[in-house]
Amino acid sequence: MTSIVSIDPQTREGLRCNGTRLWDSLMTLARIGATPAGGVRRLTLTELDGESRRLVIDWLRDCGCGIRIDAIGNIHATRPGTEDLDPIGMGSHLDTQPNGGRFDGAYGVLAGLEVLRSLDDHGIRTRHPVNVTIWTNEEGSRFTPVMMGSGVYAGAFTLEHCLAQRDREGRSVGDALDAIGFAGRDAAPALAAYFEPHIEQGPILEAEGITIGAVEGALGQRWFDVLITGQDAHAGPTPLAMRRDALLGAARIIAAVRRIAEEHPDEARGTVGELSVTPNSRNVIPGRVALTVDFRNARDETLSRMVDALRAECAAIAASDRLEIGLEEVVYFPPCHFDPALVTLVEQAAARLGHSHRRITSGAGHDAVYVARRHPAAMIFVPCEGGISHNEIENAQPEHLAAGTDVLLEAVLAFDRDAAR
Ligand code: HGY
Ligand code: MN
Ligand code: MN
Repeated sequence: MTSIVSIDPQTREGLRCNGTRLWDSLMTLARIGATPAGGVRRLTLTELDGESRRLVIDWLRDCGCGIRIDAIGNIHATRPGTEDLDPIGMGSHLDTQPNGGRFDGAYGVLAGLEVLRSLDDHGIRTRHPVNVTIWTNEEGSRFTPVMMGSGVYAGAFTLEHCLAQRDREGRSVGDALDAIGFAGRDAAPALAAYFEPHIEQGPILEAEGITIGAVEGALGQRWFDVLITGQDAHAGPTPLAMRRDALLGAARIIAAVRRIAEEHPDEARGTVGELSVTPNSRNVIPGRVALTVDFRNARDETLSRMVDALRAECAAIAASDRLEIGLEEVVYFPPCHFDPALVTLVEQAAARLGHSHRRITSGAGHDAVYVARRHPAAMIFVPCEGGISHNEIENAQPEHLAAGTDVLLEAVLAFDRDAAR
């Protein structure tokens, strides 16, 4: 182990991460759950998730980190500091979408790891301990709610509620955690601050030729499970006027979700991502359809108006098509604003390193959204190719990933030097 020195402001100048090592670690991790099309399928709390967790824990232990695992499976790795202060946090998630990419989540975790490795390279011991956290079930694809681990950490959900959530096969979060050996008992640490690097997952930075996004906040989200019940009937003898066609009702709801987003201001988004039809037979009028609605907006009151409009549309479709339509809200968090001082710290770090930067709002939810309810938090965005994510073709440039990691390193060191003096 090289001799450890406390930070001298001068040694910080020219401090850079090892971009090649970062890229190699990302590509090694991406092999766990790799898909033939070049993406990653590593659903939360599957054996593949467990395998990725164990790999990254080994890498974190190599940096001298102590490892704690809390009751929802969040992994907290702590590199000791020279003073008894709350850790400075970094991190993100390792779980992916079913047709996910190599960078969503993984970049934030491995950028934090690269910061620890770079501190080791330069023999630097920070005043604060420095943490890397791997949050459980950020994606919300296999289990709802989305951002589950960070939500429990922030008190947005109870542990009991989350452990009881079930996937489509009826498997509970609690059983899945046990199965991969990550049902922990450790207390989750408080943090002095939290920085989460992430690819933007949208087109703005790339389109403007900007390297760093200092993220001011994230859109609010409201998710619904919708069940439409009509009546199975024969596709031939059943006259049109007699039909109670749940799939026709669903089609009208899907069109309404898009129209409501188009008709509302404040960066409105509306998506139906899941649809299941029963009995799903070509010559049976479907009597039962389940679908999901994902609404987002920059203003909470506009988000509420969008939901009101959806409820009104569903009531009108139920009446006109003689259907029963039930809406169950499964996720709600209002628009979030990150800590202004940390956002400025990120901007200043980008400027000191000579990177183009701009302030930006996240269309995606992230663990930092819930962490921000407990501690000062901010995010660092880097561009992704074509603004595409949640897709196997997701891609990012090594130099952008390294730049975001250098900004993370610079921001952590600046916070460590200036905070709690
Ligand atoms: O849905 C989101 O915004 C994130 O990918 N969980
Ligand atoms: Mn993510
Ligand atoms: Mn995602």
